[in-house]
Amino acid sequence: MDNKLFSRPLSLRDIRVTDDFWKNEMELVRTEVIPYQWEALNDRVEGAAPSYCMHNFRAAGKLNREKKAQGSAYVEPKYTFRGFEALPEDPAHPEEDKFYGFVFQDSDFSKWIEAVGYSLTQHPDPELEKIADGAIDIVCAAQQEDGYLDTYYIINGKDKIFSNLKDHHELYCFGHLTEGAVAYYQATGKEKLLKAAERFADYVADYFGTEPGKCKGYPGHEIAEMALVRLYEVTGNQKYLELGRYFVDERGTRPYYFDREHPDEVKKGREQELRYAYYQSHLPVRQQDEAVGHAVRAVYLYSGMADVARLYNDESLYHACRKLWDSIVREKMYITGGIGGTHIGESFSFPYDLPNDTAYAETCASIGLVFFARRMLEIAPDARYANVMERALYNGVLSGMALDGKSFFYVNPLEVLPEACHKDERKFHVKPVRQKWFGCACCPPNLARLVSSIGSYAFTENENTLFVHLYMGSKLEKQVNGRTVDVQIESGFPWNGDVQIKLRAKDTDFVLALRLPDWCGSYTLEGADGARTEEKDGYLYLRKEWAEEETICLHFPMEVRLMAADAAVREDAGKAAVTRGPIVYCLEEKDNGKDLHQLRINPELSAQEKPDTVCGVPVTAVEINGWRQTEKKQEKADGLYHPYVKPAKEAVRLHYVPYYTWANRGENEMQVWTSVD
Ligand code: FUB
Ligand code: ZN
Repeated sequence: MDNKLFSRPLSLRDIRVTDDFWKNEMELVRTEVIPYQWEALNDRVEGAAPSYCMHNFRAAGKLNREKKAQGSAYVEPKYTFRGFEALPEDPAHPEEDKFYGFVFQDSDFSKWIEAVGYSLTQHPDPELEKIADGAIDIVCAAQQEDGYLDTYYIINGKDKIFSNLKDHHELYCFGHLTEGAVAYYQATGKEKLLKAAERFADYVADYFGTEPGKCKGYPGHEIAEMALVRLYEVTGNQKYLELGRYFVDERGTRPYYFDREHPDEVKKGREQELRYAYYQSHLPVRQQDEAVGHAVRAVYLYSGMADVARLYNDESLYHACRKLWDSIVREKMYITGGIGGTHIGESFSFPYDLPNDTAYAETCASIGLVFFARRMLEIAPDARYANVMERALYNGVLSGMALDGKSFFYVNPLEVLPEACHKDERKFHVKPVRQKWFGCACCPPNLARLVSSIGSYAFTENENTLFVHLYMGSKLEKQVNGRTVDVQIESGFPWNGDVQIKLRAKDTDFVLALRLPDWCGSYTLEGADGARTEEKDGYLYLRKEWAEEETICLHFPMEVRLMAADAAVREDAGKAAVTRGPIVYCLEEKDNGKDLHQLRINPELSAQEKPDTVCGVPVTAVEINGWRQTEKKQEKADGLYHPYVKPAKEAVRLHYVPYYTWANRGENEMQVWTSVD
């Protein structure tokens, strides 16, 4: 670990994203997703699963006021614990004082406010800010005198707080609240939510730790680890960083904390270990070398581990991060950057088990992989992290949102037969069209917060280097030795590989580090005359005393490529996927007719790129040569089975659209991997 290589994301305040592609996505989040989600959080979207998120905050606030009115005497909770879910009999008329929905419903607000914060940095909007301030008032009114803030327990009885860390998500809600608070503070300078998060963090820090009398627990669903690091970075309060490190270090140590919490559930031997693998708490984190368990939890933990490793210069922790990274990308990641091969436990499956039609590949999991990648880049600028980050962003993440920003996928399969989604119980988790909202609505607001902060994934910096990890039209500023360097980038990504970088960095000795994407074997560079150049770990370093104004032109050829999976991936044997630049493509029934399983790729591709639109959104489609089996259902007299003959086929052109745009034109078959003949 070489701390001279460490870098940090640029502040969103110093970046203006101007990119045709990402600006459009950000505008969707700003104009559609954020207002829509506010309605959803308030249960005002007809036909959508109610959230009860703001209802719960209001109910907790009311209880708080009543308690204060009674001179802070203990108010008997009105309801006993009902477990995870408790929906009202009449969804339109919830009881005023009750908690509804999942135990982690509070986090929907937190992700929403985080997205609002990022969005405001790019697009000031006094109306939205007013709504957000109002929402913050409602949330803060629920906070207890002692700083505690989780509506499930405030409403149902504080005597039970932190009694079920394994499943009850208080520390998850705390983590999200903290991330949201930091983002909103950084965007607006308003401290109210940040102070609330700090007070909650102080409460948590007093409660947990290794000191005598403190609880030795840790989150069942990780995120608090990285959230505490952010809180430390914005407040400078070391206590928060130490708490983040404590959660990382304590995880998986023996005796298992969750055994102490749930002695009745203790199992023996292997069974026990497997049970805790779901929570990544089967082993101390430094001994973990395979990504296992719930995929979102896993990548959130690994992100926190990377943060702590960087801030403490902790080599052994960084080593574990690298092993876990390799386990994901070498054995457990879909070509789309989706992760989580099984819906059972929303988890990673065993190595190379990557089924296409029963995939889970939760949108949040790909988002978490992006978080992990960016944090690994902050430690070491190695393009293998940025390449995966790019893969996940343009494919497994964006597929989670409809092109109009109005509906969402939770699960992102690579092959869909709608009939199977409706009739086969093993595939009930796979939806053939995006949903308006979810009872468990983790993914849509997660998408909103990532997309609206995309600039902070594209670039990181250290004292004298600007790292460009993602090519994205943008204007940004970097300080080098007291001078301001202006950088202006234009990019044709993801549809063409032309990038132009204009620098105003007169007489400044600074380094521009440009990622060389893994999908092209060559590139051309014009400009940067006289620069000392070096290629290292997938980055091109350009160092010189820059002139008043310089322009650099890069070209990364985007060829249509046929990709195969490792021979160990049984599901993809004999098949290929089509990619071009960072985009993974898929076949849809709308363009290629029914029975996609009867299509074959002709390896003599004759590939043609076609400017196209999907629902009015411009994309580059791809056409290649293929075959269609011409034999029809029940054509053979002997029924379901018959002696083998090579199937008759006809030549067809296969029309591919970007995977992230699938299912925007109604319910239809979709397929990423196709047999090659
Ligand atoms: O448990 C909270 C969130 O809900 C998880 O991150 C998602 O996987 C979903 O289970
Ligand atoms: Zn999710």
